[in-house]
This record gives sequence, C-alpha cells and structure tokens, in this order.
Amino acid sequence: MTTTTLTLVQGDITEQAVDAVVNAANSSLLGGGGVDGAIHRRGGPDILAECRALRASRYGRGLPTGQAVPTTAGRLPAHWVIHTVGPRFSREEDRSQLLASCYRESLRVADELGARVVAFPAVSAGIYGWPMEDAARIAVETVRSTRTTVEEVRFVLFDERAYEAFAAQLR
Ligand code: AR6
Repeated sequence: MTTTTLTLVQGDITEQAVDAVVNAANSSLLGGGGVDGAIHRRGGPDILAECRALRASRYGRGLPTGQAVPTTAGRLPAHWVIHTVGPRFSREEDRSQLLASCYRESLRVADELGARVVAFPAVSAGIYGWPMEDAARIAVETVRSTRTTVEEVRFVLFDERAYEAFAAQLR
C-alpha cells in the first residue's frame, strides 16, 4: 500500500494541475455556486454534458448525498472532476458520517480512475454551512483513515481562515 501525503494550498481549485479535482456539487449535478460554479465556468460545457448524461442514465433521481461520480475535467488542467454531494449542516442532526463518506467515496472513485494526485475543497463548508474547523477535522481524519492508492491529497482552501483550519488539523 502506498502512503498518502496530505498537502495544503491556499487558492483556487480550478487552477490546480492534478489528476482529479473534487467538486462540492449538489444532487442535481447540474451546477450551482461556489466551487461547483467555478468548475463549470472554467471547465467549459463538456463537464455539464456528461453530468446531464449521468442524470439521464444512472442517476435519474440525482446523485445521493455522500456519494461520488467522475466526469471529464473539460478545459481544467486536470483529467477528471469527481463530483460529490456534501450534506447541508444541521444543528438538529449529526450528518458527519455523510460528510466523511464524501471523502471516502471520492477516494474510491479516484482509485478506480488510477488518479494519483487529487485536489479537494472544503466540502460542505461554504453554501452548505458546515463550521470550518469541524469540516477540516472530518476531512483530515477521514482521508488519514482511508485506504487508497492516491499518493497526494491536496486540500485547496480558498481563504486564509480555511487554510488555517486545515493546517491546525495537520499539526
Ligand atoms: N476553489 C477552492 N475553494 C473554493 C472555491 C474555489 N474556486 N470557491 C469556493 N471555495 P461551496 P458546499 C470554497 O459553497 O458548502 C453549490 O451551489 C468555499 O469558500 O462551494 O459543499 C453547489 O452546487 C468553501 O470554503 O460548497 C451546492 O448546491 C468551500 O469551497 C452547494 O454549493 C465549499 O463551499 C454546495 O455547498
């Protein structure tokens, strides 16, 4: 088994030259704001075309929360986009296992693709409202405890606060 190195970058995930970029998508797979909007904008229409085809075949009712599915990366400097659907944060219900599942399932898909370097955003920590420190803890703990052939997991954090939250987990 290879050991996976966890690295951190502050920046825009759509600029990462990696094998696979993980998208914080929604069940519709048809786009949105945040990372999702940026990926479709910069990646171009081929990504959406594949997402529509997935909706017309395997995922007629949408991609369930916690699961992951790959498409082309279009014009992004990557080979694939792995779309995963994070849970919306809830104070009433503990949805941590669904968030952990996003990381585990994305790595499983990455293994199937043969991806060696994978970039992740802070899934659920934007529009879906997950507190950043907790999102970082779940992300790092899950990647560390998942068996994968991915050699580098690169967390790409948009701002300094997010970067610091992930850095604190790696220390
Ligand atoms: N590169 C890296 N990180 C980014 C970028 C970027 N280009 N843009 C935003 N972030 P979000 P979610 C950060 O909202 O919470 C969409 O509408 C952002 O600051 O993208 O899982 C989908 O379609 C935050 O820290 O994802 C869904 O409907 C983190 O990435 C919904 O939003 C995740 O924020 C998913 O919400």
